[in-house]
Amino acid sequence: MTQYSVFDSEKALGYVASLGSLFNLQAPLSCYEFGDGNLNLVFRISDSAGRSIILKQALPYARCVGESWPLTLDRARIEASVLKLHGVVCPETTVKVLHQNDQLALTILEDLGQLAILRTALNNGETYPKLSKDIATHLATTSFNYSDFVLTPAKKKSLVSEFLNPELCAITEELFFDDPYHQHERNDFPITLTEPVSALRNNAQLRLEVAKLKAKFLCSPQTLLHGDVHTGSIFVDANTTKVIDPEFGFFGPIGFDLGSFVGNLLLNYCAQQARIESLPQRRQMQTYLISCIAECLLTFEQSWQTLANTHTQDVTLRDPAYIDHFISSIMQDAMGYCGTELIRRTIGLAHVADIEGIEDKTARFAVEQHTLLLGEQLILNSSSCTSQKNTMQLLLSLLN
Ligand code: SR1
Ligand code: MG
Repeated sequence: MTQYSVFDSEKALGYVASLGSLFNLQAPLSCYEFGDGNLNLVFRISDSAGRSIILKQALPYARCVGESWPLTLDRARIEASVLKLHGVVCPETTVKVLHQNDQLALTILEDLGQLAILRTALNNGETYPKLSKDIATHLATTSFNYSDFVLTPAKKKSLVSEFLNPELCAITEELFFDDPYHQHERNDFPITLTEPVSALRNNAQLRLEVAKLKAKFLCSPQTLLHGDVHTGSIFVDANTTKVIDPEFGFFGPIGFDLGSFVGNLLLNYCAQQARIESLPQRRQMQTYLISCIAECLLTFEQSWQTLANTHTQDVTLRDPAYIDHFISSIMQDAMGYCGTELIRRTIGLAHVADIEGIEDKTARFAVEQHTLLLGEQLILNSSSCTSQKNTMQLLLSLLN
């Protein structure tokens, strides 16, 4: 058994070389580390012909905080295993796993360096015609195929236990549902937001709704989630969409991934108010983002309907009225989780470049007020989001 040690470029190169000609790379190889995420090391290993692979290694702590926040290495196994299972049903939109070593907490992945990270691209005002349909289809297909509609109860229970992921779930439980609504040293917001934050915390109805969302997150193993579908977990170009990084994967409520994705589009929508100076260009970008959300929710709803009507294995769950009820509840959950994503990205530990990159403090404050208000209203009104149509009605009323 190989003993875990933290890699540097030299060790990463040595490891890849030790695997022989597995990856179609020709020596001499070069390597550099370029991870800028919150948790892991990420190396790119290339040959002189321009072929390359990615080696990702989990550190025994959260990179963005340091060694004071120890974190399980088992997240590397979770991530590679979720990618493999999601890749079975969505090969086109899931990054390919080329090699997995759980002892060393590392995964070798296809290099997607020819694509753009969606968050960076949206911040640059780029638009992608296939994005919303691709993500909606990916989320509907993965969530349906690893749900009780398809898996036998025995298979489902065995997968649930394989993907318990308690430490990474605890991060989400605390960062999404606890910290923003309480005083906590991990929270991070400017003094100018003190009043709106106090108002959020003093809103009893909001606290009740957040508690319901947390309880559902804790005790609803509906499907094998990605667990962290933000726009930094998606690579894109005009023809391709690839989902990466499911280390927060576990069996949880289906609406969580959908809500996280929509939440990140809304964070970008709000940030564009300060990012794009020209009014027509800003309107164009914001209209694109709204149409993405509308198309994503519609495609998700329709895909789930079709999959459930035609492929449900469970004899009782295949009842058409139950299918309708279930899809409605996913949409409601999604908009609640979407609201929690907006709030925690504004005042919690982990912020987004969309807002962080706004240099003008006054403009940024206006954006942050907007994301907080939007998040709050989505959480409070998520029960009205029983369908794509009702959800878009609510969203448009909040954005206008
Ligand atoms: C300590 S981890 C902070 C955040 O980064 C990840 O991408 C997740 O979104 C997590 O909440
Ligand atoms: Mg990540």
